[in-house]
Amino acid sequence: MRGPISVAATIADLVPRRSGGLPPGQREVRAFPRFADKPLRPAPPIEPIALEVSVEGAERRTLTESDLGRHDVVELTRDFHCVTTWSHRGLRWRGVRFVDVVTDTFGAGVGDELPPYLVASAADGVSATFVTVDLLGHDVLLATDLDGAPLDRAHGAPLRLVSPGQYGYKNVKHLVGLDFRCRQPVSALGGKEHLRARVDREERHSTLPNWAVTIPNRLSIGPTALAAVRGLAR
Ligand SMILES: Nc1nc2c(c(=O)[nH]1)N[C@H]1C(S)=C(S)[C@@H](COP(=O)(O)O)O[C@H]1N2
Ligand SMILES: [Mo]
Repeated sequence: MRGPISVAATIADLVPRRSGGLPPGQREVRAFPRFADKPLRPAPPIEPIALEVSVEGAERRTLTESDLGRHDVVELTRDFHCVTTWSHRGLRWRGVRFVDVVTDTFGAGVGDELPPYLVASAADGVSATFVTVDLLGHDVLLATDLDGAPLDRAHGAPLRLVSPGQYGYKNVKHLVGLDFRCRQPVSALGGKEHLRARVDREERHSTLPNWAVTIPNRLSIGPTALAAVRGLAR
């Protein structure tokens, strides 16, 4: 009986509930599900950290765990907000600050010299586009640990971009590339990806109004989370 009971418990923990203090349009889930735009896509095997940082494909440098280890370690507890409207409270991340790493890599002062756009890419082929300034805040991390343990395959091993002020799809798991660009990059997600995706401004979609995306998004949460468990087993 344990199997069915635990599945039922998992489903109950995935039911989004209204809860005070969440950003606009968000509902709380007790579980922290594995989630994805394409949930059946397998999570990549765990590899050592190798983060290729470049400017428009040139000035390439590959950073390893020891390169990241030269920076101050930061612990940060933040709520996590998926654009499909589920939020999970109180994730405890550990890592180094994005701004420290890029400043050190390029010797650039914060905000100047760095190109204005960025593509962050993952070992599973996923990528997200950014305005560089959105990642320069002190709460944006290159995280290696979650809730006191190294990141697992479900949640982004070995390295994850954590940008708590932006929706989940900007929090790229299995991070392998940071490529700075002078012109706005084309999004691999198409119109679904808002360039900034700031949670407090409810920037969910690049063109559609929020009322048009919220209902389909809500309906997708359960099936996506259940499919993502299967994607993990592949
Ligand atoms: N590499 C990678 N990163 C990703 C995704 C993905 O499919 N692959 N999905 C994004 C989406 S839509 C969300 S909501 C979060 C989910 O993070 P979690 O699986 O740790 O809950 O990861 C984001 N980062
Ligand atoms: Mo998401």
